Amino acid sequence: TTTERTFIAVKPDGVQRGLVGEVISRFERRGYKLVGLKLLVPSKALVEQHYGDLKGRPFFNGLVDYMSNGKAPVVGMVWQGKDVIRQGRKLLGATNPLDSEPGTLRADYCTAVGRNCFHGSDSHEAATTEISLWFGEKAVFDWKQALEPWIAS
Ligand code: YYY
Ligand code: MG
Repeated sequence: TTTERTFIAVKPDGVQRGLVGEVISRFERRGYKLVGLKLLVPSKALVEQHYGDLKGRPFFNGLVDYMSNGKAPVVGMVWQGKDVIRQGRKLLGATNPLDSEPGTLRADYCTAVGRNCFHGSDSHEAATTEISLWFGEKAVFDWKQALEPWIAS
């Protein structure tokens, strides 16, 4: 439905690379609605929770450090619209940029899995958990997109 929401983030490497506007543009031009936006240096605890399912993997500590060390902030977004969770993952491309299809963000800008610049929720359950972890329901702004009936119904 058009009320589906997903959590999309530009990670510190993506912020350093100047890709915040590019991500916003691609979701906007697809017709999705921006309902949450913030710039922050996440705490180690927040990142550990966010990537909780990857705890114990060899890259976990490095991943948590690069997300939370403050050398650059993270931009967190909540996007809303039809099938936005799955379509958001498609716009980002495969986790390993070398496997990402041309035209996706990761294929267009990245070559390393550990510097793949972007995050997107991978399921309804993850989207709900991640939106409340990074935003809380209050920080998500519900507004009426005038073009909505022209984009989806
Ligand atoms: O959801 P997604 O970001 O596409 O991949 P995940 O499997 O959830 O891994 C999260 C994050 O961890 C990934 O974006 C980069 C990093 N990572 C890594 O550095 N090396 C790996 N072999 C796998 C994942
Ligand atoms: Mg993931």
